[in-house]
Amino acid sequence: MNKTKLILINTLTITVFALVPLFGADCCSTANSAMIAKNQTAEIKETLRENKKTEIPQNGYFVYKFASKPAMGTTVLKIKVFDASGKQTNNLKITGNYGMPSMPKAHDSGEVSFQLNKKGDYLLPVNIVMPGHWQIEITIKNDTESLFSGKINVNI
Ligand SMILES: [Cu+2]
Repeated sequence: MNKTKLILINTLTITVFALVPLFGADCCSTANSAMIAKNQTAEIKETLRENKKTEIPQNGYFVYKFASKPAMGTTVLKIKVFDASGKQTNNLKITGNYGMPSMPKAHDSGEVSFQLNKKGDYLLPVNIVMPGHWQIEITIKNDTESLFSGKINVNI
């Protein structure tokens, strides 16, 4: 075996090992390659369900709900965060980023911060400007790092 072949084999081995964590992390989620490419990370984009408790690693859980059934116009997305004991908290930061996956950049909101209301609920107005499939990515962070990332699908 000559030197060139050895280098090639080494390169392939490194590539395969580099890809293992990516596919490993992706195997049980519905995250698609376009989403990963767009964000240039392999983080799991869990698909969320309205009113269902979703765990925030080491921080309790949250639930989301729309203030009204999503339709053309503005719909408010509301998130309540709870600590592990079930007490509502608001010490984390939440951002949303929404648009139509089939029309990249056409209506992208960019990263927008949820705002707290007096009750300590996190609110994000979502502007739906045409019928079709919309997706809202949400990210929950503490002061130093991202704790959770997920997506909400909306069909209008
Ligand atoms: Cu559109």
